[in-house]
Amino acid sequence: MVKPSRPLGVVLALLLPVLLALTVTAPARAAAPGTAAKQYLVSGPATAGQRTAVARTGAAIDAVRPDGTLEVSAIPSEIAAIRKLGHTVTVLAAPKPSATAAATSYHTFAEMQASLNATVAAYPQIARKVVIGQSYQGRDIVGVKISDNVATDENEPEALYIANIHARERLTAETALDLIATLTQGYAGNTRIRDLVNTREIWIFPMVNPDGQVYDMTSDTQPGRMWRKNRQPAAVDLNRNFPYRWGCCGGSSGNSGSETYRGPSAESAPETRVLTNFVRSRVVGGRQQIKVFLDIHSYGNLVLWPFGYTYSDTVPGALSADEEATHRTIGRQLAASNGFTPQQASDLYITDGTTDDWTWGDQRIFSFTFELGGGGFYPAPSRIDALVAGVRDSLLRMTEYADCPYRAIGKQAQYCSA
Ligand code: 0X9
Ligand code: CA
Ligand code: CA
Ligand code: ZN
Repeated sequence: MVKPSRPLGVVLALLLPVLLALTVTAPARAAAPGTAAKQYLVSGPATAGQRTAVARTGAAIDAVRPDGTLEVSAIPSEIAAIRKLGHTVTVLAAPKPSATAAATSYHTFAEMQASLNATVAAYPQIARKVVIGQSYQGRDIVGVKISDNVATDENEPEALYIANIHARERLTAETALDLIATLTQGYAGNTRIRDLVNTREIWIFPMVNPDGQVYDMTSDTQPGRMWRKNRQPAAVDLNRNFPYRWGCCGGSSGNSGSETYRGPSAESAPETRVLTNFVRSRVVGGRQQIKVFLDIHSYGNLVLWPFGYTYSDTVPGALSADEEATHRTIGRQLAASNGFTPQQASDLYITDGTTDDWTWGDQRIFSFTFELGGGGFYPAPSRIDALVAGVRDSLLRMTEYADCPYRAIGKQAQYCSA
């Protein structure tokens, strides 16, 4: 009988941590050597026009710092173009793996599904699970409907919330799950919530880019994955793929390597199509039932409204003065509640093919985008509760406006009396 020799055991014991460390720190598989997007700081741009010029290179502007410095995700060709504009560019350190570790309180895709299943089991009268389609890799795009008599499509104004369309924006899914918990757990004891649930039909989809989310989170042990897009072979920025003025205005990229790649055609991405078809399916008797829409992103502490494709505040036939004033007034009230900065989306920089330009431009749903706080895509898990609590009231406020958004400007009699 051969006993393992002590020296071999010692060698293995010494080597094991080294081997594990090598495995864990192996570099992420890049699309092609030297072409992967990284995060950079860009100083120089000070106006929306100058930020748009940066965005036109295809770089994703992740945040605007208080001093005006941009945090961008970009590929080398875009960085070269940004330098050509005369700006100063420095590389940002990738978030440490520990800062993104999955063994935290951020929900995995499976945990999110389990949470929805538990909610609908616990509150079957007011919460129903809805699967509206599948992602490119076949994962369910899943959410909940919350309302009284939830199994019945009642004649009640509807509100729609989506989150995590950008894979790495993890706080957004937590925010959507928190809204689901607030509405279901608060129903019995909180009259504001009971009234809302009884008089609205509220749709909440916490992870509308599940393939990207799983990819981003599976790679937690590898620094700097920072995934944004979906997982088609030529990965698409879903928030540039919506079919309203798609690719019109330099607010997206035609380069499939870019973080803002708009795809080969409008709604080419399966995830986009699942969302647009769901929204279209809410047209009942010729009327869009969804009255308010929120797309939750991170980070930047912003409340945004359409349009993003043009600097114009109003557009003949597409955004009237009253419609603009309604967006602006509600947007400012939401911002007053959560402490964010309210502005038209294009005040930040021009984008085209975004969710909210389509939900307003094509469907006439009053539409908003939040950029949550946190200062990065992966706030420390210990901060999740406070960050999520900070927007709770603003989310309820938006749902309250579903009865008649024009109420915000005192014109409910003119627009909502029928
Ligand atoms: O660029 C985006 O898609 C959003 N920023 S993020 O850092 N989350 O990627 C902002 C979009 C703003 N424009 C519109 N909502 N129209
Ligand atoms: Ca109902
Ligand atoms: Ca209905
Ligand atoms: Zn985003």
